[in-house]
Amino acid sequence: MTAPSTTPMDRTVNRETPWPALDRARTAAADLFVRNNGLWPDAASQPERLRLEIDGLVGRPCSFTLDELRSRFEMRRVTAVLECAGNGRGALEPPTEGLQWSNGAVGCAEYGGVRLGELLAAAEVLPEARHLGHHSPDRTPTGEVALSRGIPIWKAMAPETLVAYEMNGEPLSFEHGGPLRIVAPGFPGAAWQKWLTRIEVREREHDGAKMTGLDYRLPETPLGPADPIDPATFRVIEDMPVKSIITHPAGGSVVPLGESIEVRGWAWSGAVPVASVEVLLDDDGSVEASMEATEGPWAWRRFRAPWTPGRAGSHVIAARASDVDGRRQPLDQAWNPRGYCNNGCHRVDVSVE
Ligand SMILES: Nc1nc2c(c(=O)[nH]1)N[C@H]1C(S)=C(S)[C@@H](COP(=O)(O)O)O[C@H]1N2
Ligand SMILES: [Mo]
Repeated sequence: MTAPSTTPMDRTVNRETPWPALDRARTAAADLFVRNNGLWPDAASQPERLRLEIDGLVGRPCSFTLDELRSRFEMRRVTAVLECAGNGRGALEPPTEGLQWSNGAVGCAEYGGVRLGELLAAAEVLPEARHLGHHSPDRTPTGEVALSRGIPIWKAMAPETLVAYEMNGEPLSFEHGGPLRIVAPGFPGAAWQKWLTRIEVREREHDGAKMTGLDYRLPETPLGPADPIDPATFRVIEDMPVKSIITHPAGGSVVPLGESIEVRGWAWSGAVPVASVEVLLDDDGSVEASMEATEGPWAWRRFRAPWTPGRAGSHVIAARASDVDGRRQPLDQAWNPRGYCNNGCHRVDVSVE
C-alpha cells in the first residue's frame, strides 16, 4: 500500500471532484474529491499492520485487525453524500480563510463496513460516554497531528454510522482513508476521519486537532464580516444543510434557442430529507423539478426540469432545494467567519443561440 504516484508525498493534496463525474449517481473513488489536512500517513495504517484500538470510557478496551473486523461483525452498506464543510467557500464575499473550494468538494458513494455502534457495544461503552475522539497517523509538514475529530455518542450509535473498509464494493482506497475510515452520513466530511487507528470514548467533546477554536464551527447566531468574534458562541457543525448542484447543462454550455433541454442535478441534505427543487430559469420563470427516488436516505437525489429557452443570449440558471422541514437554500451566500456550509444557490451561466 503506497500513496498514488501522481500525488507527491511531501505536500498536502486537495482536489475537487471533476465536473463530468459530478453528473453521475455514484462517484468513483478515483473521481471523489480529496481533502488532506496534512501529508499522507506512513506505514502505521497499512492493512496488514493495522489494529483499530478502542479505549477510554469502555468496560473492555479492545483492538481489532482488519480481518477481525471483517469476520466478527456483519458488513453493512450505506450510500451517502460526503461533502467538505468548506465546499462552496470560494464564492463567499468577503473571502474567508480556508481552501477556496468551488462546488466540487462533494460526491456520493456506497460504503461498506461495520457499524460503529456494534464495535462500541463490543467494547462495553460506559453510561457516562458522550463523545468520541478519532485518531489517525497523518501529520502536518511540521509534524503535528493533521486532524483528530470526533462525533457525539448518539451519532456513533446511529445505524448509518460505519467504520468503513469498502467504497463502491472495493477495498477503501488509501486516498480516501483506507484501510479504515469513519462514515458519518449527514455530518460534514471533517467528521469522516480517514486512516482511523484509534477510537477514544470520552465524557466531553473531543479536543483534538481541528476540533476546537473556530474549526468546523458556526456561530450560534449569524455574524457579519465586521462583527466581533467570540469563539464561545460557536458550535461544532453536525447536520449539513440542504443544498443542490446543477450538473447539466455545464457552466459555459451553448444551448439551442426554442428547443427543450433537460436541466438536471443533485439535491442533498443532512438528516432532514430533501423535499423539492425549484429550478430558476432566468427570464423564463421557474419550474418545480421532478424528483427521483434515492439510494436510501443519505444519498443525493436526482432532480430534472425541462427548459425551452425563449430568447437568445446569456442566461443564468439556478437550483434551489428545500427540505421536508421547509428549510430552503438561500438565494445567495451563507457567509460566516470560516466560510462553512455555504448552501447558496448554485448558478450556471449558459449561452442560448
Ligand atoms: N485522518 C484524516 N481524516 C480526514 C481528513 C484528514 O486530513 N485526515 N480530512 C477530513 C476532511 S476535512 C474531509 S472533507 C474528508 C475528505 O475525505 P476524502 O479525502 O475521502 O474526500 O476527510 C476527513 N478526514
Ligand atoms: Mo473538509
